[in-house]
Parts: sequence; C-alpha cells; structure tokens
Amino acid sequence: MLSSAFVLLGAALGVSGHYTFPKVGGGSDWQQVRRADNWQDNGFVGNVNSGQIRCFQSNSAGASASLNTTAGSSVTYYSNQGVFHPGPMQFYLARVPDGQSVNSWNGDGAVWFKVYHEQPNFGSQLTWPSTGKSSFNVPIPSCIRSGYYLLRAEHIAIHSAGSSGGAQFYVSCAQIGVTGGGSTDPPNKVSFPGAYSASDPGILININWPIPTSYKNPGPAVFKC
Ligand SMILES: *[C@@H]1O[C@H](CO)[C@@H](O)[C@H](O)[C@H]1NC(C)=O
Ligand SMILES: [Cu+2]
Repeated sequence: MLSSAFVLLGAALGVSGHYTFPKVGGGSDWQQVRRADNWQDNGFVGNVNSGQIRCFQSNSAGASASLNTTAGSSVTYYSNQGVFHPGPMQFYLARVPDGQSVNSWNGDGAVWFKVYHEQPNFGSQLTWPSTGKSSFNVPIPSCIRSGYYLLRAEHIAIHSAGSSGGAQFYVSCAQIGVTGGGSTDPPNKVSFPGAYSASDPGILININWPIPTSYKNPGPAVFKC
C-alpha cells in the first residue's frame, strides 16, 4: 500500500526513469543489445560527461549475439514501452576496428557518426514524431564499410531541461554486422563522452516558455553518403 503510493507519487512528479531500448530486429531483449545499466529501473543518464552516456554501461560487457544487416537497408530498434517524453530520438554508428571483437570493443575514441535524428513539429507546443512510438527504423548508410558496428540508440527527454543537468538521456548500444557496404569512412566523428556539453542549445532548453521556434539537435550533422 505504502510502496504503491510512492510509485504513484514518483510517476506524478516525473522523478522515475521511464524506458529502455533493449531490442533490435527479430531478437529478444538484451540479446543483440548490450545490457544497459537501466535494464531494471528504466533510469536515465543525466550527466553528459559520464561514461554511461556512451552505451549506458559501466562495464562495456558485450551482448550474446549480433544482428546482421545490409548496407542501405534499415534496422528496427525497439523501446520497452512507448516513448512519451518530448525530445529527439537520435542514432549513431561506430565501426569496430579491424582486429577487434564486437563482443568486447568498448567504443572508445572519436569513432561515432550520426545516422538519424528527428526534428519536432512547431506550434503552440513542440510535438515529436517519436512520441508514443516503441519501434524506430534506423537507416544504415549504403556507402559505409562492411564490418561490425555498435549502433547507439538515444532518446533525449527535455521536459525538464530548462536547468543545467535536467535533460534525461535514455541510451543503449546494439551490435550489428553490416555486409554489402562501400568504402566510405564518415568524416567528423565524435566521442562519447565528449560529443555533448551540458549547455548545448538542444540540451539546455526550456520548451515550455517561450515555446521554441527552432531546435538544434545535439551532436554532429547526420551523415549522408
Ligand atoms: C555478419 O556480418 C559480419 C560483418 O560484416 C560478417 O563478417 C559476417 O560474415 C556476417 N555473418 C553472416 C552470417 O552473414
Ligand atoms: Cu521520465
């Protein structure tokens, strides 16, 4: 009785975390996605300088499997429940260096390039294409090299991002093998942590007043072949 009252209170105040991104393709939860530290509590990363901002892991433990896909196709990434906070979905790829294993590589260095981010619709309030969705099609660029990659899913919840540290990052990394690729090594890659600053305009932002008329996605531009 008491504990359920606390759960309700937590939900009403929005203090509890809310979703994970545990699955890709036809797999099961945390099979091809590395088990994130929030797998039980649905929590979020609040500090952009934390090591957890990369894959929401403290240990870089590999997944038990990888999902193979073809360059130029797309991968479906799933959340465990509908995304309901306002804010952008974003996806990044990082290629596992030759000679290293996708099961143990930790994603260190300026190796991440963005393959997707969403923009809101502007009006009397911002609305986001991701709201209510629990599956997301991630485009795998046709020109990138074949090989293994980490695919990083991120939803940045900005409902209380008007003060520094208020944005909530829901993150996980899937292991994917890409076949049929080209020879392009995307430019301007970034590191995690490092890609974001707490004062980035898309991270420190009050979406309630005044209602923004533009939104700058955190991180680099989306890579296009
Ligand atoms: C999966 O992708 C990797 C990386 O491109 C490749 O080496 C491997 O042969 C692929 N596996 C299958 C079953 O196609
Ligand atoms: Cu929440």
